[in-house]
Amino acid sequence: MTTDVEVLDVLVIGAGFSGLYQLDRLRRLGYAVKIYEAAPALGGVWYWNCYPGARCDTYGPLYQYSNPDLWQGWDFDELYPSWDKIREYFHYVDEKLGLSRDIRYNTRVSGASFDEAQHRWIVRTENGGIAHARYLLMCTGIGSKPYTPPIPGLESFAGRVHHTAQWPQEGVDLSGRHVGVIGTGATGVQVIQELGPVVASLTVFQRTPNMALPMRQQQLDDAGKRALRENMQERYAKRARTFGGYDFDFNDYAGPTAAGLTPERIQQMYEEYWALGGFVPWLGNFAEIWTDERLNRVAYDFWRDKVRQRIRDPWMAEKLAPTEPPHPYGVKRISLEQRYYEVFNQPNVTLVDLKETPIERVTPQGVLTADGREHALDTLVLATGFDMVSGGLTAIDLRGTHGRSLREQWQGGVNAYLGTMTHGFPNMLFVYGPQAPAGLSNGPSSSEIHGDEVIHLLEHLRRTGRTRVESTLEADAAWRKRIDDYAAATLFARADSWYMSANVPGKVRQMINYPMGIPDYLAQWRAAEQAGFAGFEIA
Ligand code: NA7
Repeated sequence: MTTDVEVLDVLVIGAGFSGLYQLDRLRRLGYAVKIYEAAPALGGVWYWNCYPGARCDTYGPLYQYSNPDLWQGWDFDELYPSWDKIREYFHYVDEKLGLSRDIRYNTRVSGASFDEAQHRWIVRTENGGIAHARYLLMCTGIGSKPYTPPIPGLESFAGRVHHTAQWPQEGVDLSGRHVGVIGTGATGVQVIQELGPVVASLTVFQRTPNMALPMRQQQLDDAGKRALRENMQERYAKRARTFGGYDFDFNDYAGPTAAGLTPERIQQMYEEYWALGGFVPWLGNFAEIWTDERLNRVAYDFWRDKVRQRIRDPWMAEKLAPTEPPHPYGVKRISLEQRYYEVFNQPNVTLVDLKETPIERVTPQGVLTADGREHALDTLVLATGFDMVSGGLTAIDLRGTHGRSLREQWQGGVNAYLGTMTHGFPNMLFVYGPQAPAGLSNGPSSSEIHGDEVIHLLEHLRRTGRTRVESTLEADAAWRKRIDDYAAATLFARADSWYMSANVPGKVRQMINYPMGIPDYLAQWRAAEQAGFAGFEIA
């Protein structure tokens, strides 16, 4: 039996925001392009993340594509949309653009190797398919490889265990059950505030408190939806001029610097930000909160005091919003919450501080902690996150020109010039991936902004009749150094965060996103381009 080989100009891996954007744009430009997607439907993380309370931390108008043919015909019904509405949005986009005809679903790429003679990638899928593609675009997202910590005894648990990123598609009815949640990251916060009111008992196993901010969710009526569409084109254009690809920036609210402002004035500003909610008290703060420890502490204390007002029990308040910050404010992913802190006032909710009483092991009946207490449970929810940013890439057996896998290449840490290519892997480009603004930016914005740069490079190759591009070793190393130096000079290095690749034991500790913001990132692309795409070897 022979296997049909699919021959393409571009193979995109992943049908989330970044992959779909590539498919639409490249197809219009006349490339033979397909997406291979492991899931049975489009949406990327929004296909997999269907746990109770899963929701986006960016408001709807900015959490979609900027193409007017799309946004003019779409409204979310809440300011911060839930996973099922985002799924509906993807189906709407699919219908409008006819994307699915060029997506192979249920097709997980298992490996690929570069054919130097032909300048193309030979790609294998788990179901036995083979594709030949000149360019391989890795649109695997930042959260495609769930992380389960090696907790002793986990397999012995007699109840059900669900990782939030592998939640059963048909849903799970947890009403009346005794549920434990491990993890209080962005996912943990959402699942905890959703489950607290419906389960019989909820035990939250917290290692590090989340400095969650008020979401200020709104249900939108027609007038509300109309209002959100005002100035959309301008707001989309502004994304490339702001740190995180939003329609607001550090200095918009706070002014360029805190220097010269009285403590009273700063408190007054912080009150205003708090009333606005969302990411404004974080990414609308003074940019100095990432470098100035004293100012960072002012921001932390403000947050702490606000949160504590909502928690009745003083012990609980100290655990959730400690007197002394567990790490500087805002250098670990901040989450948005709606009723998170109130959940801890409920009599059916218990908080376990894993710093004080670590998990010894999971037993058939529950979780045994170091104080000898067995927390009885019938369901365990793992909100323990992902092998963030690079994990989805190194999980694939990608072989470059030295025969080495990407996993081996990045054993000592990630090196990806312009967050887009790594030496030894010609014609393989990351979009919304490692050492790009990705994890420090709004996903749809980065998918377009970074995505446009990648397309620009492909167009340059096509125009000049070249068929091979590879980043140089020197460019990779310089890019990494630029990022590492910045992280070391800021407060980022002071938290064990996934930004610093510190959430998965054994990973090299390094800043894995481009932390200097989108405008600076684009300036690096422009500088490279003006120097004839410096840092790339083009053949
Ligand atoms: P995160 O943000 O990585 O959170 C994972 C949580 O799980 C976090 O609270 C961890 O505590 C906790 N964790 C991880 N390992 C353990 C062990 N071994 N024991 C106890 N607790 C543990 O993942 P999310 O899914 O919430 O969010 C990921 C991103 O997706 C998010 O930032 C958005 O950008 C979308 P820790 O803080 O490390 O002490």
